[in-house]
Amino acid sequence: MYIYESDIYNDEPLVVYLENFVAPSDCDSFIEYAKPKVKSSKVISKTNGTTYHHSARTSSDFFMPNDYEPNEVVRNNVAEFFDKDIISLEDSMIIRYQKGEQYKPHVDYFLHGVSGSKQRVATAICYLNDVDEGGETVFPLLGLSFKPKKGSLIYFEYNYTPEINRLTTHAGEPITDNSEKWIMTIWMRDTGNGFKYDA
Ligand SMILES: O=C(O)CCC(=O)C(=O)O
Repeated sequence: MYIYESDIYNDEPLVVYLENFVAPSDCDSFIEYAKPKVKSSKVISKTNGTTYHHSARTSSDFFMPNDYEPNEVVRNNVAEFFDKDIISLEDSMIIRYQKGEQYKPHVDYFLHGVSGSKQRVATAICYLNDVDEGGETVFPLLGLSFKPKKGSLIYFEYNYTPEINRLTTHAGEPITDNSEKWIMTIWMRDTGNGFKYDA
């Protein structure tokens, strides 16, 4: 079994950073697979679950098939390491940011009711490449900032009180040079079925 080095950056809400979670060759494979397929990102309504384009999120994305082998490996490792039922993981979303693109501060859980099945309780973000300038994932209310590093992962939970959950407000900062930022995000539900957004 692979033993990961993990660092806890915050206890409540839990924010964890792990290096070398995704093999470098798998990071490259994810990017190559998704590159011709990404489409302009949408946001999901926190009130009724519909998806739509919004200036707060200017990336492009693509949902990876669950049976793609590197994806299976990452998903199984996330489930095992963070003690989740694999069925609670939403489909893995590959996200590409180009110069100036970003995801402004937001929370990942649903504020009024839930979309699909159950409430979201946790997020894992895998960095698939290094970024020279910009592109940090920041948690302004916790004073945390993570620079994208190929193969590393951040994980955070928001299954606390509303006041604590709000502290997981986070953002993907704009890329400020000509490089791209590629990540893979997996949101997790409290239990129940896997979940897929409409395209
Ligand atoms: O791009 C980032 O660093 C953050 C991505 C994000 O907020 C998300 O996928 O929910």
